[in-house]
Amino acid sequence: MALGGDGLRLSHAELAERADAAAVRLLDLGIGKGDRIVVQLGNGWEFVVLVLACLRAGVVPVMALPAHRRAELGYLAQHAEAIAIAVPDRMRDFDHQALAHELSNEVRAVTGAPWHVLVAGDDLTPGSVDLRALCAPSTEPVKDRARLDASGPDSRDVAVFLLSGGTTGLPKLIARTHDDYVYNARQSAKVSAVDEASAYLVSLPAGHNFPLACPGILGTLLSGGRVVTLPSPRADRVFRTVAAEGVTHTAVVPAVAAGWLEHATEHGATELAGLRVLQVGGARLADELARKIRPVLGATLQQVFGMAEGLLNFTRLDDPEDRVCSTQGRPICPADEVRIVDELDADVPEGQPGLLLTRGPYTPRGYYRAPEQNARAFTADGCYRSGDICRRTAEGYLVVEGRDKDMINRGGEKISAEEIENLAYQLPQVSRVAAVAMPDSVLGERVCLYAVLRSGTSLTLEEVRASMEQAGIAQFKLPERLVVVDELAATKVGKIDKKALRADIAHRLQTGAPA
Ligand code: OOB
Repeated sequence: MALGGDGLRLSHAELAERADAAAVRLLDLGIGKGDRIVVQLGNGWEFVVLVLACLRAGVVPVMALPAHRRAELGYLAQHAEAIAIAVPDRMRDFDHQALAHELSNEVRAVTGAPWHVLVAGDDLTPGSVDLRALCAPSTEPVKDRARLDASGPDSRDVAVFLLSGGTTGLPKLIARTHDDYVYNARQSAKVSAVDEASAYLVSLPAGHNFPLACPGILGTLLSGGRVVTLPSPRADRVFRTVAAEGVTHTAVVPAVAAGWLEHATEHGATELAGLRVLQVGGARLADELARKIRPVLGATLQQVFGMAEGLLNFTRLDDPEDRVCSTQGRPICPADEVRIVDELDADVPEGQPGLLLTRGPYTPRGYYRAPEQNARAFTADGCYRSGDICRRTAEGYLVVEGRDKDMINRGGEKISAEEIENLAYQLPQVSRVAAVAMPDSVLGERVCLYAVLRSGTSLTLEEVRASMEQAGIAQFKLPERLVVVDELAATKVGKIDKKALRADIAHRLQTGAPA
C-alpha cells in the first residue's frame, strides 16, 4: 500500500498509474513541461497524485499553503508565471474555488492566455476542472507511460518551487531541481530509517518542505513506504490514526509536539505504541520538552533543523539521548558545507555562536528571479546566509541559539516583519511601525505591532487586523497585539531597534503592562 488515511487507499502501482494518467490529462489541457501550477490543496490523496503527476510531466508545482489568500496567491501566480491553480472547493469555511476564479479572471484579463482552475471537491462551479476526475485511473496506462517517457523533464530541470520563510516584503521562490530534491528526500529517508516497512503520517500542511520531502511524502514513497494523510495535527485524531494505520514516522513543529505531550499526559499514549520516530523541527524545540518525548510518547525524537533553501540537519536515531535533546542535529550530507561566522563573514572560534552560512549539493545558489535579495542573502561564493545564530558542538552538531533576520516564527510558520510593516503603512493613522516577535508559551512567537500614530488619531488592534485581512493576507500573519508608542527605540545609526522592542514586549507580557 502506498497511500492510506482518510480518503482513497492505493497500492504503489495504482498510485503510479493515477499519477501517469493525471500527467497525461495535464498535457491534454495544455499544461506541460516547464509550466507552473500553484498548488493549494489540503492534505489528501489529490495532493499526492497531482504533485506526482506534475513531477512526471515536468510541470512545476508552486507550493502554496492552505492559509494563503488573495495577496499571496496572486503574487505567487504572477511571479511564477503560473497558468493554473489547484484548490479544494471549500476548506475550513473558506471558498477557495471562488477566490481561484477571481484570480483566474484577473490574470486572463491581463494576459489573454488560458488559465486553469483545478478543483478537488463535490461542489464544482462552471469553468472548474474536476481534479478528482483528472486523477482517475486511465484506460490506456501503457500508452500514457510511453507518451510521458518521451516528454519527461531532465534531472536538472526545476521540480518544485518552494516558498522562502521570508524576510523581505514578499516571499521568494526557491527552485528545487529533480536532482537535488530527490537527493533531499532519499537522504532524509536514510537518516530517519524510512523504508518499505514504514508508514509516514503527514499532518502538517503538505506543501511545506518538511512534510513534503524531509523525508515526508516523497522520501517515503521513494523508499517504498506508505503515506497516511490527515488534514490537521490535532492530537486525538492523530493518536487514533497512528494506531489504526500502523504509523511508524511523522513530523511536527514544536507547538504540535507540546500539544501531543499534553494529550498523552492526560489520556495516555498506548495508541502511539507503533510510532518509532517523531521528527520535530521548523522552530527551536526547548530542551525540557525534548526530554519528555521518549518517556511520554514512547517514540525516538529526531530533531530537524532545516530550511526550504536546502540544508537539512538531523539528529541521528542512535545518538545519545542528551545529544538528541540538546542539539538540532548535523547535516544529512557529507558534502554540506557549514560555516559559523561573525558580521564580517570571518569564522568564529569553534564552539562560539555565530551566523550560519551554508553551501551544498541540494542548496540552490539563489532565489528565483530575485537579484537584489540574492546579493544580500548569498555570499559572493554562493553560500546561503540563513540568518540563524548557531554554535557547533565538538561532535559537529548544531545548536540554534537565536536568529539575526527580520522574521517572526509563529509555531513554525514564518512571517516576514517587512511584509506586515508594509501593510501597516497603508493605514492613514500610522506614522512609523515595527513588527516584532512576542514570546508565546504555545506557539513560541506571535506577531506584535509597534506603532507611532499621527497626531490626533487613534488605532485599535481590530482596525489593524481588519485592514490587513482586507488586503488579503493569510490569517496567521495578522498581528495579535498592538502597542502604540510615542517613538520607536532606535539604534545608534538611527535604525529601529528591534532587539529593544522585543525586550520591551517580553517585559510588558511578564509584568502584565497594558499595550
Ligand atoms: C523549515 O523550513 P523553513 O524554510 O520554513 O524555515 C527555515 C528556518 C530556519 O532558517 C530557522 O530559522 C528555522 O526555520 N528553523 C529552526 C529549526 N528548523 C527550522 N529553528 C530552530 N530549530 C529548528 N529545529 O522550517 C524546515 C524545513 C525542512 C525541515 C524542517 C524544517
